[in-house]
Amino acid sequence: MRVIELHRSVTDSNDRDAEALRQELKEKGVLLINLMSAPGAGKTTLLSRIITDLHDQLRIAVLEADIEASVDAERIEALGARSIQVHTDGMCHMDAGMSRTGLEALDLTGIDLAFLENIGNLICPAEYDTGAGLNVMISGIPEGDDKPLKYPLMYQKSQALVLSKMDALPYFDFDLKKFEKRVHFLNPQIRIFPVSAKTGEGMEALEAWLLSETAKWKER
Ligand SMILES: Nc1nc2c(ncn2[C@@H]2O[C@H](COP(=O)(O)OP(=O)(O)OP(=O)(O)O)[C@@H](O)[C@H]2O)c(=O)[nH]1
Ligand SMILES: [Mg+2]
Repeated sequence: MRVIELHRSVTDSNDRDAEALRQELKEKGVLLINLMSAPGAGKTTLLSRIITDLHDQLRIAVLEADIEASVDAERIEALGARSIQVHTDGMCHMDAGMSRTGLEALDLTGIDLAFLENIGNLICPAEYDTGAGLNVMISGIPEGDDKPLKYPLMYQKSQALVLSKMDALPYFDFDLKKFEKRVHFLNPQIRIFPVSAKTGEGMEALEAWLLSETAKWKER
């Protein structure tokens, strides 16, 4: 398992760097999705399921960002997908320069869809443009239906929201209607995909959307 140690980007013009990276990825026909959530919301589990389900249709690679350890990249590599682990020198987010360095080490040759599994954190990752074509966030049933009220920015910055661990719904006081209303108040356009990566519930709709977004990205 290759591990890359990253440091804060030397440039302070993150938005410009992010736009340049996005354009380069568009020319290469690679859709980069920045996957964000609180720690343990189910990012790696969801990615594992997507890689397994779509392996005949899309060539997927994953850039795993963490402060320490390489367990997530090992989980992805065990599925036969291309993956690399980056360490962020203690930082709680990825920026555009860091994702560029990570993607260069990952090697996107022949890849259709790349995921950046951002650091588990509901705050900092939402503040930095990583150069991704789409931002997708995960909110898990056990986290509670009030999270959009407390951490609004990530909900506002994301094009899609995966409501994960739907199999746990009977065990938690989670009001689906209230949650959706709170999310749509912050971001009327956001797509919401209720899923369980454990049982497979809802995965088909999410995967159909991923296939369609990847195809659209290549056409543009
Ligand atoms: N019941 C249930 N548990 C799940 C589901 N998805 C993930 N989990 C569990 O949630 C825990 C965290 O899952 P991960 O996929 O490691 O979460 P993560 O967001 O990648 O975590 P970090 O990378 O540490 O931020 C694990 O114990 C998973 O088995 C699900 O759909 N249902
Ligand atoms: Mg993970």
